[in-house]
Amino acid sequence: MLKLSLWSFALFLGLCYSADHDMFKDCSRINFCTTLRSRSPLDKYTVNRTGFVLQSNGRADFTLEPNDGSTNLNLSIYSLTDNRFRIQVKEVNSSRYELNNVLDGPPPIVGMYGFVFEDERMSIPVGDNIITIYYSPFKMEFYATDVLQLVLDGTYLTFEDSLDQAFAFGVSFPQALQLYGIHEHADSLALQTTQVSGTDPYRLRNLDVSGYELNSPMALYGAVPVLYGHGPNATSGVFLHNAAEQWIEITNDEDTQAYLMVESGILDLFILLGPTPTEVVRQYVALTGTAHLPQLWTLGYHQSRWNYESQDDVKDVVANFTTYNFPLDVIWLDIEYTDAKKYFTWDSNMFSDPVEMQQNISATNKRLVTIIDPHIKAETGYSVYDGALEKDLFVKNADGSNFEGDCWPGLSSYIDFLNPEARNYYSSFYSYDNFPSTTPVLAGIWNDMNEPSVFDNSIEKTLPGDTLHYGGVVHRDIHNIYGLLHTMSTHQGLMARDNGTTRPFVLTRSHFAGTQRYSAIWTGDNTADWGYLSVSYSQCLDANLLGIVFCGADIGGFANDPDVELLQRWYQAGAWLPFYRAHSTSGSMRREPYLFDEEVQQVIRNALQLRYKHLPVWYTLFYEHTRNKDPIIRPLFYHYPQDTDVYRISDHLLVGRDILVRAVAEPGVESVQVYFPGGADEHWISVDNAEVYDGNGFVNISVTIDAIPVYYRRGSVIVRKETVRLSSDEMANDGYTLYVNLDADNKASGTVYLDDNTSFNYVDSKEYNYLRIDMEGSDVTLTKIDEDSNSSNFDFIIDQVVVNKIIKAPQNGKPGQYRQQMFKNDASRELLKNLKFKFDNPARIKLI
Ligand code: MIG
Repeated sequence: MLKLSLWSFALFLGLCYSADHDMFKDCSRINFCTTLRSRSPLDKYTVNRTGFVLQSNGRADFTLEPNDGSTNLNLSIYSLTDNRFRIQVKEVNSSRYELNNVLDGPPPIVGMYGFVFEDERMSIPVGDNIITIYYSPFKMEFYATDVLQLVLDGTYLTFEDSLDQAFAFGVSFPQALQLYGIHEHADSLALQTTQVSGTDPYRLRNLDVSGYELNSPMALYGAVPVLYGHGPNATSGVFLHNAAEQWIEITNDEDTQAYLMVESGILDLFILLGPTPTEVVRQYVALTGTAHLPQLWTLGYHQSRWNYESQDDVKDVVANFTTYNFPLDVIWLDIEYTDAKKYFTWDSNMFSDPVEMQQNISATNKRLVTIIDPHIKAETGYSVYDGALEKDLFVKNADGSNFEGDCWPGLSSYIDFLNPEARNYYSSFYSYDNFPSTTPVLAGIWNDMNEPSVFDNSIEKTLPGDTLHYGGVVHRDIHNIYGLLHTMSTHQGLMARDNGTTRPFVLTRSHFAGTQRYSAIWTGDNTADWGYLSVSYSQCLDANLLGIVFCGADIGGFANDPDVELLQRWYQAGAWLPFYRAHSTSGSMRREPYLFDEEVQQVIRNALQLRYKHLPVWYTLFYEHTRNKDPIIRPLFYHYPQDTDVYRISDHLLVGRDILVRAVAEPGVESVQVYFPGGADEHWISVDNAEVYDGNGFVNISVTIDAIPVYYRRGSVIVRKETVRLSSDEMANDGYTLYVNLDADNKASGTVYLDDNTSFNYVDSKEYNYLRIDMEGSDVTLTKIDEDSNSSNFDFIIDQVVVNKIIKAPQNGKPGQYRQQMFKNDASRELLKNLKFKFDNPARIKLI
């Protein structure tokens, strides 16, 4: 506590209240938002037919002529693979900024042929899709197999010379009942209609909003400008490739539409025609890329706090996890480990021997992650500062001087990560030589404060819009990618540090579309309150639909102190989000799990152990994400798109397709409503008792503090490890247990992925084993999914097969029953003795 600066004291006070509406502006205080929001639809643009040019096979250009004397616009249409189009609109001779660094390579273009010109309109057929362009008023319609999926209505389009560079446009989704997307907000997964009762539009501007409030369209730390419109017949989407501030008005129901108001940059819109949730997500993720596989340990449990005060404190916490038998993979250090908040240094009083500390951590097979922020203390003699000054790598004021603002270290400058040279420079500090006293035990990096945060309330706590980046780019044009660029540099640094042999782990607060290529995210400074537990599911489901799959929230809540019930529920629910880390603010009570009564400890231990038992599921899903672009966790509508009753459910999630989880985010309850999806033929098998439910909707399920409702889908094979040890490393060589959930035909199937858990050999030399597991009758068959993968190092050792078979069908909301039979691979059971497959493809075993 002694070490807390005045700033953190002020911040701590701030956290006791809700988000500061004086500091963070609403639409009415932003000129372009107020002006554009009050525009009534205009008949403004006419397509100049004679200006039509087919630039190349995959691009058609038009001119849009406004009737208000403002500048003519250029409209380019690209047709892309996989039911996608790209529309770009800007003034003829535009000097607007055009975004880089976000897309994962150039989007693949396909040819456009056979234009059909009529009096009022023209059409472009591409595969099963048709674009129809109406000349006056301008309007574009997108059809997929004759169904109208998406409309760009020109009456909402406006570029006005008087608004500087701000513009607006509208998109409607005729097949949709509900809109999703535009991460990041502390709100329900299903976006709310915004025009009603004085609500603001949703805002996308990356900001350091401490003490953020719930059910709010206010901006948070990240921005992913992707919208999906979903209905029972079709799903489609748009991605606005633009990193400036945006405000988005939402209407659901009969006329589902979004109206986007953007501060600057060009209108660069990707159109995704689905037509299913799976396809629309894949169409989007293909544009910004997938995450690479994380190292296995990153999927274990992480213990963090602001702050572990000293190396002795760190060692003590690690030792207690062992003493009290809690699994733990990682301990985290927040800003206080540094010397005066000069990143890449150590406080030599409290951390006098960081190398010895790292050895101590690794002696029990655990790892360390430390924080590195992007602001640089403006102090001569601090090498990171001196070098950046000399090489001219800081963000500048409009007058060309270096910007300086207050942050944790006091007066600071901000690395200009838009500059590739600055990214190289900063990345070099992660090397073992430049970051003193670091070893491979420092296995990952936490990038915070990268919106970026500047302690000045008059500028919404971030860089002013007119500050300057590399190439004269004004900050407002790239504001929302500052954090993305920061993590790009960190990722590059970790890659270089370990000579490309190890998959980097980075956690970031600020993020944008494409962040998944470099980093995991967490949901920032939440509060120890039930609503924040609940909203963590919405936030991470949303991120998952938008490609940023590695997402979690501070377990227990960052600000304030959770009561033990909330803490236990949070450990239980958080075990089913991809990133699983407990963290708490300075000044809060210590809450490491071993500090509680034995009963509470046991509940938390069970939650942690359930997580570790499912590590093979998580790892396999991450692999499948790299392969198929699919989310790791999924809202119910993703797999049950026609069931309109699930569209607004966000306290349930599916882990992959086969595990259904219902968070308990209500205090003091003895039962909760669980929605079982899929209709009468889908069945859900409880992991805690012998009950089975069919997919006929809500059922009231009794709960105790011991567990939250979790179910396996009938027909699935869930691959687990039954023996939980003290870290994922210690479980690496253990065999597997198959949970086989037989369907009506006595069949079940699943997948499992194995590799070295750490390197890029799975990409570079295809060293992995990816298997399909099929059970039929009493036969288990294992088939290699990739014939050409090099699997010889990765034997799939089965210790045990647990077969769940339904013996009584559920009826009228009353649960059915299943019977569990275990087949152990031990000396007493001849047929499962020494089951170790050498992968003759396929391998077979018989259970009797
Ligand atoms: O403004 O590094 O969200 O997780 O503990 C506070 C101190 C700065 C904000 C992060 C939080 C972290 C804290 N940081």
